[in-house]
Amino acid sequence: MKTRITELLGCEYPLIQGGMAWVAEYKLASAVSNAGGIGIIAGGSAPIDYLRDQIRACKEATDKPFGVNIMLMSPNTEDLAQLVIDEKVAVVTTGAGNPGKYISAWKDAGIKVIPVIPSVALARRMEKAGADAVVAEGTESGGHIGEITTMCLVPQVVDAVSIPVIAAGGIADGRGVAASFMLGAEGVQIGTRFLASEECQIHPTYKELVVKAKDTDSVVTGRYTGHPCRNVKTKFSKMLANGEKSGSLSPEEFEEITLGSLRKAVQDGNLDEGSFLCGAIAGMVDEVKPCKDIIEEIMSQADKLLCR
Ligand code: TUI
Repeated sequence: MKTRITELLGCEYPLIQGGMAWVAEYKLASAVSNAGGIGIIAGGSAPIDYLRDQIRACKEATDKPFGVNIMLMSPNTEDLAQLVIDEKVAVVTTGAGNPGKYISAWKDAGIKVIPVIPSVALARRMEKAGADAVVAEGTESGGHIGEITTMCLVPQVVDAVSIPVIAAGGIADGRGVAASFMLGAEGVQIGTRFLASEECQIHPTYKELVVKAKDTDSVVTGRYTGHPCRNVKTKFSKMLANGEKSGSLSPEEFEEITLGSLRKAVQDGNLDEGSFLCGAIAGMVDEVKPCKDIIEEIMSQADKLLCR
């Protein structure tokens, strides 16, 4: 399956792994790259030394291209933006903001730049700023999300820009990949499916929540803070959703309670205080497998459907 994305990134499959904050470390990223996709290490709000070590460990674990996600709400974005240049990372994806001011420096360093965007307007701005491609991320995605569904967003972004578009949000099998291609995408970004991979280093409780989730088990919290996030329904996320709806929790209290909650989910499996981010497609994910099996299954199913 050759597209402008496989050509641009030099990978076998047009599939990139979501840059899931706190989740996506080098073992996951290198496994995805070794299986023919593009693995992504999450910068999140990590200390610079941690991310440097992660990048170097990934280079040891794969000779294939991989990337780093820069989360633009991170307080140390400037340092992380320079680190990917110093470490000669092949690909940068960005999230949770407009990466415009970093793009020319990344391009000058030979980095392929792929911003994640939730709207047509931002896709257009990214193309003008020199991005190589965009990830059009629908509201079905896990974590910090926009408002528009993948089905509506992808074709509108495809019509609006000339650079290749990667679809994200609600894709976890070959049907999702084939559908994305029908919408005009030339690649997919997949996050939630990789939460239930053997190489993903999250707490076993997190994997179990994803595997056991059914179609109605994700909930969006925090719309009133300006940073809506999709999570697995747990006692904690339901309490947040209720507090938001009833007004019993102010936006400031919400921010305070959720500070550090991603780490509590990923590292401790803490059901009382952790935010277990996941996409709306978690209901379809029901088995933990190696990344290689996940990718080969998805791509061969997509291939069959697209050849039909
Ligand atoms: O970034 C993500 N997903 C994330 S980031 C994250 S860590 C976090 N934790 C708490 C609050 C917020 C973030 C967890 N999940 N996906 C990509 C994405 N980017 N979704 C939405 C956007 C986005 C939103 C606004 C991109 C650009 C944007 O631009 C606004 C502007 O400045 O024009």
